[in-house]
Amino acid sequence: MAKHLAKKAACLIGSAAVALSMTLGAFPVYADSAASAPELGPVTSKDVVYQIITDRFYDGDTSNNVPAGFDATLYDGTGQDLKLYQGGDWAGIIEKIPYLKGMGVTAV
Ligand SMILES: [Ca+2]
Repeated sequence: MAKHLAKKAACLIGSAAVALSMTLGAFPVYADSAASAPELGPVTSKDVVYQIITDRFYDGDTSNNVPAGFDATLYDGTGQDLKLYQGGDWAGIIEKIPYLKGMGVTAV
């Protein structure tokens, strides 16, 4: 049981670190083509920033939901048990960039 909790705590700390790094250093939302790509640079007061909790946003790659050695009971993926991982990942964020841009988001 203690090993189970330690593993879950380590995963939660990792997720929090990613969320914090994204909050402190938002990434610009890239355009679809180089011709229409905005100048990349630091986020300014004119940007519309969208904060994402990666695990909860969108599952773009189901192959990474239960990695080797990972306790499969910590994964839910249905959105029904929010104490468990839901499978959202960077692939899901990248896939949804057009959706974010459509909302006027300029930085993630
Ligand atoms: Ca995933």
